[in-house]
Amino acid sequence: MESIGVIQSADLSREPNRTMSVLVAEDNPVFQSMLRSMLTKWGYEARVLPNGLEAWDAMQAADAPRLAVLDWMMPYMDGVEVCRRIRTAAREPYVYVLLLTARTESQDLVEGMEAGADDYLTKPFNAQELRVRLRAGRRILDLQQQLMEAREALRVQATHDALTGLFNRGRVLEILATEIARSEREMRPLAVLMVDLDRFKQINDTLGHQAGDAVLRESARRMQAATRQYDASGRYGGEEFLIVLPGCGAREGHAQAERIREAFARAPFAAGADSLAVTCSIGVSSRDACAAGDADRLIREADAALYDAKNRGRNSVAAFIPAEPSTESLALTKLARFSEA
Ligand code: GH3
Ligand code: MG
Ligand code: MG
Ligand code: MG
Repeated sequence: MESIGVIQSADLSREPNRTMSVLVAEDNPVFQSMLRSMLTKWGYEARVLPNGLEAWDAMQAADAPRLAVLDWMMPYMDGVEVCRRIRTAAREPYVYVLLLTARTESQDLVEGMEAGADDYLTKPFNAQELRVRLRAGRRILDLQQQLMEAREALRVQATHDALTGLFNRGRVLEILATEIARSEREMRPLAVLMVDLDRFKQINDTLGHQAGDAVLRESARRMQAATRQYDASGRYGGEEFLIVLPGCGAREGHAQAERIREAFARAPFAAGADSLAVTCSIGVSSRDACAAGDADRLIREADAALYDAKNRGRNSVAAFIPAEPSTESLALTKLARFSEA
């Protein structure tokens, strides 16, 4: 698997070269200045604080150091407690904790390690020993960074379409389900667009599959440029795209579809040295703020509307027209929804 390849390719012998900041919590002024000068000499940026409470506060910042050297015995909050809090918060990225202790009894050591310390040094310690232990901690942090990046790459891969960079079918359907639930809760409308490129097969047949792929990528770019940040666009199938428009009713959904259609028709697409006209047809469906409408139904209705748009000669937008509900049935639906809540 890719992620394992990434991890294995890490060069473990490499000397760290980026400046890494180290948080030092130490109440003894002699150790403070000693640690500061050693860390600086080794290329770290040292942030020295006089007690555990200030250290814990500093750990809350978004850019807090990921490497911490904590003295055990300190006023206000001891190093073990800081460590315990760091582990309880369990935030990412991981914080590597090296505990400094003047104690030597093994029971204390167990307590420190159980609080979540990664390593410890007994004072007085040898400078070279601290240096190599910090380097070991740094390797762990580098590995964890690579793991997080690999995991993020996998997440993107699992939820996005590789060709267009839009959400893939599975993810956009998940978003649709989430947005339907939200629109029910907040009593807001929701619109769905089914976008299908017109006569796309011809582009493949005359200019080749690669030109077809380029058209799909440019289509995605234009759709994204024409939608709002909180709208979700996904590749539903080959040259079909599903767009979820939270908060849009039938009218806004139609207007939004019209903007997308226009974004295609307005300017030709580049195809190598040539340019070609590409259009799309769009079917619109929507659920009212208080009417029911599940994902399957919204997609079915958008599909039916898309079929109408194609029949109108393509490069057009059509909305699904629901059978007009009677005033009485609408009132009943509303009543049912209120009594549910
Ligand atoms: P219509 O206007 O009725 O929608 O006609 P159309 O040609 O767009 O529709 P049709 O369903 O006949 O053809 C869709 C084509 O899309 C067929 C398929 O080869 C092509 N296609 C699907 N996925 C990809 C892809 O990833 N890359 C490329 N280049 N072509 C694709
Ligand atoms: Mg102390
Ligand atoms: Mg199609
Ligand atoms: Mg098509």
